[in-house]
Amino acid sequence: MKIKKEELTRVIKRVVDDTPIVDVHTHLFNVSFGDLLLWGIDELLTYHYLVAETMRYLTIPYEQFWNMSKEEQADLIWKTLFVDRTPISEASGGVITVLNLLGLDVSSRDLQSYRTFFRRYNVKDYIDLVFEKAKIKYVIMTNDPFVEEERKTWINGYVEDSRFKPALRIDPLINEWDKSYKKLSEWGYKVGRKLDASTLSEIKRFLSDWVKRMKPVYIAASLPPTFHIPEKNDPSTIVEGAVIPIAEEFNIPFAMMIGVKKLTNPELLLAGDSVGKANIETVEYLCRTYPHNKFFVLMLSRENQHELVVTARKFRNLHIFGCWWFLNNPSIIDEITRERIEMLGLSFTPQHSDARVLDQLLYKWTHFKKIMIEVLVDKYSDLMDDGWLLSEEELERDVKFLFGGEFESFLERKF
Ligand code: RAT
Ligand code: ZN
Repeated sequence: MKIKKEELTRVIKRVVDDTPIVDVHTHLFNVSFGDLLLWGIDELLTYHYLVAETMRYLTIPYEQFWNMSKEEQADLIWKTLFVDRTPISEASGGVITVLNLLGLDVSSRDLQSYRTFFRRYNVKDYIDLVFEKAKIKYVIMTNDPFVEEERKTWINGYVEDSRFKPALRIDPLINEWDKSYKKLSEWGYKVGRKLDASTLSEIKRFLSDWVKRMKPVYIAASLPPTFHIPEKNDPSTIVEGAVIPIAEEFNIPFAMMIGVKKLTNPELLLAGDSVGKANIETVEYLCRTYPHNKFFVLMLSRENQHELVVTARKFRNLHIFGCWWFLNNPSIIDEITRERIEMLGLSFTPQHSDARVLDQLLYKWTHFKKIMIEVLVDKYSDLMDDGWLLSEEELERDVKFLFGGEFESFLERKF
């Protein structure tokens, strides 16, 4: 049945609301990782995006804040952003969206009552509730073998849950070889500080062992704005000499998350990272030089977005995704999503949640869908004005592509 123009907004809203989501990048974990899976009101409030926002209004030494217990930090953030002021920023408004979707009375502003609500749940039931409410098919985790707590679970205790799929994250391997070679050596790989042929072959063995252990959907790294390939330095040598060959061998993408300036303000810890414009030529070079590899890329700087879309038009082994971190704000999502649809049609993945706290799946996807609906209404209306007829099935098909279908075809895998 063809959709009538006057019904378009309602039908698009229904389809976007009902289509199951593949969340291609999160920091969530399944229950076998124990406390690494964060959830509940105190975790929501101490999200590093909100720590950064709170600190702007306070004069206490940073150290004093870090020495507080989690609950004390949450109390202070609640008072600063939600009681003394109105939570109109994207991240603080997100907490309100979560509470509202959980059926809590947001007008009460009673933090203790929210804590009581969360205490009633056990983690397993809460995961079921959030996945069901947010209509998530599966999320992709961020799995770092250099984090001791995680490593232990992978080696001894990992239990699969098909709603949480692994991604092998290797930032220290690429960005800090001067330190990480010691770790690899401790773990039994015969590597040295110098990246000669035998060390590169041992790095490949390390990667291959972890790919076999984790069965990751992709291998990923967050990279600085200065990341440049080809170059005579450690990151470039490791990427070309070890990561790319292993990614090709196992036919999994290499995900490059480019543009993070680590610890611009070290006192803010995790909240202290910033953004810088990166070099698009590196992405072009890799896609051109390694046509049998798949590259899954996002860039953090708004200034890189247009050229990244253009690059994706040029290389079918490049899949771009998400509105990352400082781009995950309605005004910028609207702009980037339109830019991408206008140049790539449906051949990209418009969003990921980057959720660090399970509950954030609720707000991050609700906020994104609102914009996605507006963009799609505009695009389909323009076509209808030219006489194009659209059925509900066609619309459902298109939204499925955007919410994970196109990503799975890029992977050449169905889950
Ligand atoms: O968005 C975030 O939470 C950042 O802190 C980072 O985790 C970033 O998304 C990353 O994966 O490095
Ligand atoms: Zn992330």
